Amino acid sequence: MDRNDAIAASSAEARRAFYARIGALGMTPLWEVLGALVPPQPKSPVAPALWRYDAIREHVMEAGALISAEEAERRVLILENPALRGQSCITQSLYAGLQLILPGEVAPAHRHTQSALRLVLDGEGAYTAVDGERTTMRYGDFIITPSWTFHDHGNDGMEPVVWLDGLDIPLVSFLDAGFAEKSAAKSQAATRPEGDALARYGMNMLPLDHEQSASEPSKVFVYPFVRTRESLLGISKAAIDPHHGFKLRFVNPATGRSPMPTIGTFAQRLPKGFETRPSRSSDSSVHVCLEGEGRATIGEQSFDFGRRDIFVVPSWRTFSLAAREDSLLFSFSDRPVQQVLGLFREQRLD
Ligand code: 1HN
Repeated sequence: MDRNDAIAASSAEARRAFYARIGALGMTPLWEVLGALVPPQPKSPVAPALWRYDAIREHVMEAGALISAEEAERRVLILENPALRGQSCITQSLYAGLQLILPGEVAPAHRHTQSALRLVLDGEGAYTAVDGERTTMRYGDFIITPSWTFHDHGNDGMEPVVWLDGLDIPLVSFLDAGFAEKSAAKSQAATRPEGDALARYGMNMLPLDHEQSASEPSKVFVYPFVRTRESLLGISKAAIDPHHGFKLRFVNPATGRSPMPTIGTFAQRLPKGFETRPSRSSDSSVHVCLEGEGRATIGEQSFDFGRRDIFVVPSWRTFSLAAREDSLLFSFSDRPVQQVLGLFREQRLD
């Protein structure tokens, strides 16, 4: 050991001893963790991943034989990010799962401060009731249950129905702001006819005295796939965005903000043969293919996707899409949270 090594060794030893002494007092040195605490750019622990619906469907159905919707309260298989196993989340801020409801079943009414979205993926004949109004669930429909609204589901049809749930569970848990309660009634009594909210709030008109603050969720609680499709096809005659194809965001029509304050939702169309240029953004996002097929390139990895497949893109990872067929994708992320906090960044590359 030369003199410099000896000095380094003794100072390393001195530091360790110091850390132990201050550790006993509930303190720790910033300089050992500063780089990790304040990285030059996001280093998300989230792994890119894809769930192929054809491969997981049979397991979702198998859950139907193991437990009833009522016993489970919600019969869901959680989609866990492969790098965050055991944490019940698909990104650091968002939860995703596949929910199954069989003919004749009811998922009882409850409410919680976590906000939820549903994206209907398989089967027909189920309904969701939100705050006293039912909506029939059809393929590709995007439905919200905002924070603290009572919601229950049921299946009056003949087929198993599966949808994707997206919730802000990890975000609410981080803030220790979770509250929940069950309703006395298993199913909510209808206080409005089906379609009332969409007619009242979702047709470019509003009730005379309706005013909302920016953080209030949308009164429109179903965004029917037929309408989303029509919008995406309608804008397809105009110029295409080289990074995103034909992409729109869902809004609360009364405010222009996201349907719920914590989750941003998007739909995009990529014509057959179109390849987006790469981009990256600070919101980790979950994507669902509703029509078509193609390939997602996320960082160094590529994933082939088809109808009903679900994939996750980590924050600040280079991301591009290539459509082998005319494709429609739905996606969601915590973007509105980052935007109100002044944190959101997007970089269009190439
Ligand atoms: C929930 O209420 C639903 O209402 C689905 O369908 C998934 C995951 C965790 C907590 C509450 C639903 C959920 C959930």
